[in-house]
Amino acid sequence: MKILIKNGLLVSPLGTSHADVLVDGETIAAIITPGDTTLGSQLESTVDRVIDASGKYVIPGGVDSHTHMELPFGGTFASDTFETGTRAAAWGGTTTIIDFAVQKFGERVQDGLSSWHEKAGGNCHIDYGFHQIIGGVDDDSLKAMDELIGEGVTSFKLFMAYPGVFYSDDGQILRAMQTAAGNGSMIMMHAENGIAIDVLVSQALAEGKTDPKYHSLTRPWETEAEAVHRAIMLARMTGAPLYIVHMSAKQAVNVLQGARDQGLNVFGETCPQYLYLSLEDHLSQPGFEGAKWVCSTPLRSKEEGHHEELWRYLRTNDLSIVSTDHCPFCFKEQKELGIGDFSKIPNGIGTVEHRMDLIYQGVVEGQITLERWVELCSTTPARMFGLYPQKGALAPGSDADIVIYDPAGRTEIGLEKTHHMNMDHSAWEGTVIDGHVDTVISRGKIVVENNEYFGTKGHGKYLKRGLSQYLM
Ligand code: DUC
Ligand code: ZN
Ligand code: ZN
Repeated sequence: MKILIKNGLLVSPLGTSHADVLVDGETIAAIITPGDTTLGSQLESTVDRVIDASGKYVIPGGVDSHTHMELPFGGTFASDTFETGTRAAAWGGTTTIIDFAVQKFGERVQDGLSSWHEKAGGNCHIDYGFHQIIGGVDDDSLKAMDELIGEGVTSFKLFMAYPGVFYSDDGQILRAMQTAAGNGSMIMMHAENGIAIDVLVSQALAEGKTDPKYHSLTRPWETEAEAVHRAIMLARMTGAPLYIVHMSAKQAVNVLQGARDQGLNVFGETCPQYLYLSLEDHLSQPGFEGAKWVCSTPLRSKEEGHHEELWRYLRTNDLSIVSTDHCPFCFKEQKELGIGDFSKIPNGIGTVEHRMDLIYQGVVEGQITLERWVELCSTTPARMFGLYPQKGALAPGSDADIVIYDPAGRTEIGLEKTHHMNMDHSAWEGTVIDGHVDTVISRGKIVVENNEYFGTKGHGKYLKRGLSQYLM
């Protein structure tokens, strides 16, 4: 199938330009600038479809480098399967996800990865890759890190939180970082001091503080900033590159900024929930409602000014990526596991469908430029995780993953369950965005057009990733 996208404004991290895009099969065949007649003046009559993108932006499809489909957590599983989650992602203009395969404690890393391939294979609507969670650092799992690179898994996540579940101690982290420094892979870190948090949680519960808001109050910013500092020091000792996931506290990003200013290979991401939602307005809602917003790192106090500072750090590139940490749980029977004990509420918010819209709202509000929107949501995640220029670019030879975005449109999120994620509620209920995902193309196939869905399960392919392009 040949598609010609005409008259749109192409947006890349480097700027905007009026040009047409020719898609041939699964890839972009040409970017045609005004006046360029190399492909002949009759081009339109030789293609199968012409899409008029007048007045709209044409951008590379979104790359969400942090999702958790079907994650086992807190005695249940994240409620989106690879099928429902990737379909919802496509609806929202995300055409690639990188999900986290899990090595459970006591399991071989390779077996954890195989089970993720089984869950995702044949079920995805868009292309997907994997990071690997190392749930038990030992000689075997360190050896597996070397092996996985050949399978396209080039980043490994460790947890400084969740003792007894995913937690690694400093010695284990050091060893994994030494391995990463040796094989060129990236260490991704959930940076929160889980040992201190567990003490604060026990003390709060003993005092009868059981409501959802105590989830945030027992994870103060110091637990994040301290862990970020420690992770950076361990990375520095070993020479390993480090990527800190889901940063929410301005003080923690300040620590990261200091390390970046010294030239260390350390990177940070944040997520839409930390840019818009708060302890006061969401997590503290009456009764058990606040459970909808329990995630880790936690939502923080809006009075402390984290939102504004995180937007600023996105502008200065101290935060390089916006991912979602998509980890949805239904309210009924899943979030409800924590009634009477906030520590039993499964941690996670579902946003995979809304990231492109929510961060575009930052363009509307003057927080970031159009170019930065594309950089944060598509190009940098592709580069960071070894997918560029196959993904994250509008260029000849790149996969034809393309979003046509309508700045004159409007997106109402969550009303009457209009989203497509497998959740019985939305953390974003009532949010209105001045923009709309108009058309979505995944590897040359139109999957969303005129608010209709044409994607299919099984279209999405596994992406063998290369090493991070920020380390070369
Ligand atoms: N944080 C979440 O909110 N959910 C899953 C795991 C995590 O680290
Ligand atoms: Zn995490
Ligand atoms: Zn996560």
